[in-house]
Amino acid sequence: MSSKQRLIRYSTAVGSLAVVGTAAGAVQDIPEQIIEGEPEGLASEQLDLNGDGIDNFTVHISNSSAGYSYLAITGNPTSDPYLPDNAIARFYDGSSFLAEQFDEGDLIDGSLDFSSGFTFIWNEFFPVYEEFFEQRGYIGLRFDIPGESPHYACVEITVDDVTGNDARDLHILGGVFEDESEVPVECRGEAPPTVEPLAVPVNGLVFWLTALLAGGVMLYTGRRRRKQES
Ligand SMILES: [Ca+2]
Ligand SMILES: [Ca+2]
Repeated sequence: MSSKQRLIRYSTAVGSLAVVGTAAGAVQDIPEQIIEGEPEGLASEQLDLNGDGIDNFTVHISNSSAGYSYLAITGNPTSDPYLPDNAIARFYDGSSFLAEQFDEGDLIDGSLDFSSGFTFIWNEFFPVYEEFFEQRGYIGLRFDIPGESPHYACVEITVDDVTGNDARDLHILGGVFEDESEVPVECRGEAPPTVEPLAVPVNGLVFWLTALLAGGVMLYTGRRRRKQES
C-alpha cells in the first residue's frame, strides 16, 4: 500500500469514529432556575425542563400564613396521545402521593413508578413531608421531547425562600437529562465533561504523519548512502 493510500484509508477511519461519537446520545445539563411562589396564596408556574420552548411540568406553590403551605408538581400532557405524559417518580405513603427522593448516583429509568398526577414535593400539613425543605435532594422525571419519548431526567432541588419575599420558591439547583429517548440517566448536579471525539484520532493522525515522514527520511538517507557507496 502506498503512503497516500494508507493516509486515505486512515482518514476514512477517523471519519467513521466521529460519526459513532455523535450518534450515541448524551447527558445534557439542566440550568439553575427559580420558580417563584407568591407571599400569600397559590402560584402555578410552568417548567420547561429542557429549554425547547415547550412546558413540561406545572409547579403549584401555596404559601399560607394559616400553615397549609405546600409545593407540588403535575406533569403536562404530551401533544401526541400515543406518547406517555410528562411525569414524576413518586410513592404513596397511605395518604398522599409524595415525590421520591434520590441520591447522587441513583439511576432514573422506566422501572420507577412515574405519574403525571398531583405529587407533593413539600407540605406542612398531615402528613408533613420535609425531605426537600431547606435541604437539597434529587427528584426523578420522565419528560417529552416532541416526536421521541420518553426521556429521563434527574433534577437537584430545594424548597426555600430564595427571593426573600416571605414566600417559598422551588429552587432548581441543576441536574441532567438524557437526550436519547428511553436511556436511563444517573443523578448528578451537572453533565460529565464532554469527551472531544477528535482528540484521539488527531493524535493518531499526528503519529502516522510522523511515522510516514520518518520512513521517508530513512528511505532517502538509505538511497543516498547506497549512491555514495557505489
Ligand atoms: Ca420542554
Ligand atoms: Ca420567595
